[in-house]
This record gives sequence, structure tokens and C-alpha cells, in this order.
Amino acid sequence: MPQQAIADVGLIGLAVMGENLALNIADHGYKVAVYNRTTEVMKKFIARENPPGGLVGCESLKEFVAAIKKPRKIIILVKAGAAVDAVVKQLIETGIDKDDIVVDCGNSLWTDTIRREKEYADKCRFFGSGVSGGELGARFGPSMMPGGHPDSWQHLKPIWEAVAAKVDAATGKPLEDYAPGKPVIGGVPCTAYIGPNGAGHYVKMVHNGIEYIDMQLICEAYFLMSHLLRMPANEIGEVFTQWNTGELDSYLIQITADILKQPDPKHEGKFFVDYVLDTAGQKGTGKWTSTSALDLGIPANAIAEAVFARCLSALKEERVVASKQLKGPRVVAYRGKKDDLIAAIRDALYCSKICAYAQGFQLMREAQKEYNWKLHFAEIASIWRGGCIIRARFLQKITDAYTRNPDLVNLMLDPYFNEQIQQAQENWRKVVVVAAEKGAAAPAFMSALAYYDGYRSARLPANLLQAQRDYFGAHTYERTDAPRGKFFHLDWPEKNRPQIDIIPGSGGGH
Ligand code: NBP
Repeated sequence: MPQQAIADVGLIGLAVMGENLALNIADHGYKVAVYNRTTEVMKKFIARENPPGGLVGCESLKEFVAAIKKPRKIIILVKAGAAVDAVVKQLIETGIDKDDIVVDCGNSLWTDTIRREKEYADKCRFFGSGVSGGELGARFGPSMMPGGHPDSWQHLKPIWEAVAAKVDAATGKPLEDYAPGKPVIGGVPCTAYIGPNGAGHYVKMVHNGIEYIDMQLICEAYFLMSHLLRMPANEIGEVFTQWNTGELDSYLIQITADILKQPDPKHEGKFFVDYVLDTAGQKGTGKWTSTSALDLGIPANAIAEAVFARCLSALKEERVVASKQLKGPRVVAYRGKKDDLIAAIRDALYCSKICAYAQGFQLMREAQKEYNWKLHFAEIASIWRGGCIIRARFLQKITDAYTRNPDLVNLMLDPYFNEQIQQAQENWRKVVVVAAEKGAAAPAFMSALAYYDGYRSARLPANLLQAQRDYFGAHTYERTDAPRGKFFHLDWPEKNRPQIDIIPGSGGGH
């Protein structure tokens, strides 16, 4: 039991993330006081792993609080939601100081972080930091998205910059070395101050929304190769390995190749992925991203499509019944050249990915207006280059795009990405057509293409839509031959008597 304040930082919650982040922090020379609600978990952890003097196991919160040097820096890594409030309240009851910084590193809803910062303001300095990279990231270098009061950040910055993933300054490539006790030296840390109150957790949420669509697009590419070309899993894995040497080079493509080549432990000569039930779970961050997009009026349809794809996958039993009753095309196999279709699928994946990131960045752009943040998009892209689940070569290109033009309205308008889509879009369209013809579900490829075509359309059919709204609900409309902001209403008679009423400044209804 520690008798005095000897720890540089404290960490509460010793599940996957907490244990690994504690070890990571200790690897960088900090002494970490650790506490877990279930004491046995803490004891087992300390018995199993305690880098020379790096961890201070605490059985009670009283011990834990006493063990940390002031102003205390306390990291919370417990289940997002009520548990976070429970822990903060217990810390306050135990007797932390107003100057102590309590950092929630879990996947908390950003509005909870905003609320908590206010609610606990006279008891402690509450701070929210997104952490991405899963178990391995937490252990050897995650991407970290800190948000809260800038003064608090100054206290946390040295630790965050030490433990975060590092990328090469010149190339942006992750500097990975998964060796306990031997942290990566040098490189650019994958963390940067995001903004006040909930900004860090908001950006982490969008990261996760992008992760959802990134994964779904990869799954659709796999599905089309499997379904239309009848390729075995390991052969598709080889295609992903090949793709990982080009623009698609990323952690998710790399692990996909590994997964597809993995033999099944129970069936000799068979592949693991073929025995995994096709139902996907979710914890909520994709849904939050989509809900936020709906609230802010941002068309993040591909991200939402990825969430719905998981929902549809969960209806396994219904789908099995429907598969016997709802008929599709008779011939499913693709009759054209296999290599050509594989190349086209790669292009479809690449173009859809550009759209997905464009949607994520548009969403953050809108959120910053709503919450009065000043987000630095080049920096956000740059801290996703390493450590996190969506780390990819592609993120260097996004960093470059926002460095060239920090006010870029949409990623697709950046000259580099615009050209990339021009080069690949014919193939993208081909894949969507083939998928539709053959009855293979590829909702994210299709949704991304619809976004691209909608976004590049100077005129959409919303003229008719708004006229319909005016007809049945007197919701008014704007005219092509009048300035924006002037609203009109046609006095729709039973027998179509045309008569125009001008309603200056009238809103658009609902
Ligand atoms: P979990 O999200 O599974 O939470 C388990 C931890 O929460 C345990 O230490 C548990 O203590 C503690 N806890 C709970 Br549950 N209720 C508590 C309460 N009322 N008071 C105190 N402690 C409580 O852990 P995780 O997977 O390590 O994730 C931690 C956070 O990081 C989450 O917000 C998660 O969304 C986020 N995150 C996770 C990952 C990942 O890959 N897992 C990646 C990125 C972010 P106990 O041992 O006593 O039950």
C-alpha cells in the first residue's frame, strides 16, 4: 500500500484498454497508480505485469487518490455511460481537488463530456480524450484525440505525446515496434489538442463512424469477389495483400488479408472466415455519428449505410427465410474477365472510401459551427495516420489536402482526390451495375456513388419535392428566377387555379 504521493498519473479501469494504456504509460518512465472496481482484477494484473516499479496497485480509491502527485492526473477507462459518472462521483467523494484533472479516455458521447465538464467544474477539471487503436494501440501507441480546457491539456500533453503512436515526419508512415519496455523513440506523435469540451470525443466518434464504413466497404469487396467470382477466401486474401501495396495500404486491408488466409482451426483445408456467422455487432459510435449527421443536416449516407448494413446482418433468421422466398437474378456468376472485375472492385472501394472520408470531414466541419470549435482538419487527419484502426497511407493525402487548403469545402473537391475519382469512377460505376444486375448486396458502394452523383449535380429533383411540400402543407418554395431567401407559396386551388403569393423571409416549414 503506497504511503505517499509517488505516482505521476492514476488510471481507473483495468479491462483491455486500461491495462494496456497503463503499461504503455509506465514504459515511458511514468509511475502509474492503478485501481479497478473489482480488486481481484487489479491484483492479478499487478501479479502478472509490473514493469520495474512502474505500477502502483491500489485496493481502494482512498489509497489511489493518496498515491498520486498533485495536481492529480487521473485517467478513467471504464465502460462508457453511467460508469463514468459513478467513478467521477466516487473520486469527488474520496476527496480529489478542484485542480485535479480527470480524463475520460473511453468512447463517451461528446454531449456527455460537455455536460460532465460543466457538472463537475467546481469539483475537478474534467477532460475528455478519445483513444483509438484497440488493445495493441493502447499498449504500444494509440491515436489520441484530447478535448477540454487548454490549461488542462498543457498538463497532459507530455504524457499524451509520449504514449501516442508515432509516424515518420517525412513520409507519415507509422513507426511500429511492438516491444514491451522499448517505446518508439522519435517521430511525430499521433495526438494533438482537438478543442474545448466535447471536441475530442466528437472527433473520436467520427473516426469510429469512418471505421464502420471503411470496414463495410472492404466487406463488400470481399463479398463481390466471393459471390460473383466464386473465389476462395485465401485467394481473396492474396488480392487484399496486393492492394495493400498501393493507395489502399492500411491497417484494415492488412488485417483483412490475414483474416481471409487464416485456416479454420476445426476443419482441415477450410478457411476460418467461412465458419464465422454473418451477423455483426455494434457498440453505438457508428449510430451516434449517423444521428449527429441527421441532426446537423449533413448527408453522411455512406456512414449510415454501414450502420444499417450491420442491422441487416443481424436479421439472420429473417434473411434465411427470405432467401427462399424472394427471388433475384437467375445467373449470379460473373461472365466477364475475372482480373478486370477485381481491378474494378478495387477502384470502387477506393472511390467509395474517398466519399466516406469526405462525409466524415463535412460532418466535423458542421459540428464545429454548432459547438463553436475551431477544428484543424489537417492535424486531425495527421493524428489518424498511426495508432488508430483507420490508419492508412491515404490519411497522408488527406493531411496534404487540408494543408493545401484548410477551408476545403469537401474532400472530393481537392485536386488530388478529384483526379483520383475521375480515373477510377468508370470502374466504380461498372461494379455498382454488375452488383445490381447480379443481385449482390453492395449498399455502401451504391450509397457512396449516389452521394458522389448527388453532390456533383447542380440541379436535383428537390424542385418537385419542394413543390409537393408547398402543395400539401403550404411549406413555401424558393424560385430559380428570384434571389435566395425569398419564399413563395402557390395558392393551390382544388382545380389548379395558379396564383402566386410572395411571402418575404418566410421559412421553409418542416
Ligand atoms: P469495458 O468497456 O469492457 O469496461 C470494463 C471496465 O469498466 C472494467 O474495468 C470494469 O470494472 C469497469 N466498470 C464498469 Br463495466 N462499471 C463500473 C462502475 N460502475 N464503476 C467502476 N468501474 C466500472 O472496458 P474496455 O474494453 O477496456 O474499454 C474501456 C473504454 O474504452 C470504453 O469506453 C470503450 O468503449 C473504450 N474503447 C475500447 C476499445 C477496445 O478496443 N476495447 C477501443 C477504444 C476505446 P470491473 O472489472 O469491476 O467490472
